[in-house]
Amino acid sequence: MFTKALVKTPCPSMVNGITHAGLGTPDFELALAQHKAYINVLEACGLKVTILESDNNFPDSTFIEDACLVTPKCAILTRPGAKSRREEPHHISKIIHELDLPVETIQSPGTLDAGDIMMVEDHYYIGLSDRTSIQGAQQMIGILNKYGLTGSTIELKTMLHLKTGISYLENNTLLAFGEFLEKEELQQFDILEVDKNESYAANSVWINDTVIVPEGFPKTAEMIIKKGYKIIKVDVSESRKLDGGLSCLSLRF
Ligand code: CIR
Repeated sequence: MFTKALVKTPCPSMVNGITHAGLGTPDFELALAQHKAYINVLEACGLKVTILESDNNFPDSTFIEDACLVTPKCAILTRPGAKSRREEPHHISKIIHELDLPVETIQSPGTLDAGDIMMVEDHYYIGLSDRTSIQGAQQMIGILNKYGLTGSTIELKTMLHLKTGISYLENNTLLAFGEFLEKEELQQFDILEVDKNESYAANSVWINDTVIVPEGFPKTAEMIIKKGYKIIKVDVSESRKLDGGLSCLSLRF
């Protein structure tokens, strides 16, 4: 069960965020409204949400998941792969140090975006992507081992982050799309295959027995309901324009 979440308010400069989505420029006011609705959903799932102020120097900083991994044993500030995002962890470091957990940091030359990390109980799958290097992943596994946790890597071919294409819904159940459907290291899971026209919904979030699903992907929503989960839909169209999924808008722990 998760009890807390950290989120970071979108900033006006988000219109200059990194994107390959080709869906146009995000509408800042709408993004703010959607962010508020997202927070309400986290609260409805029982989380106490701490809202960090926006930081206009970092257009992508609302995607706070990439800047830190919070585990039950420790928190790890990352070293994001994109240069424009590299200092984001530094700017959330104060609140991370207040969490009452040991804090570790990924060091240069390793890079790692925590959107590339999927937690399955005590094991952490780490995607090797354009953002997360093997050095970053190895450092992360070393840190996890130090705290009695384990990690392993998965190579990515086409996706931005590991969790762009998979989400763990607990109960040995994985929501997956594209290149992840065939990965040998994931075959022990009960895989729910996301329709090719709904790939964005492969990034959904399990929180305390509810699955938060992005608005506008009815087949995926129906599939998750059929599997016995309660779902809540939330519209994050403006994050999507910056390649951001539901999970990257919060740290949950
Ligand atoms: C980026 O390219 O870094 C941002 N525009 C989107 C980051 C999304 N984060 C995530 O999927 N974990």
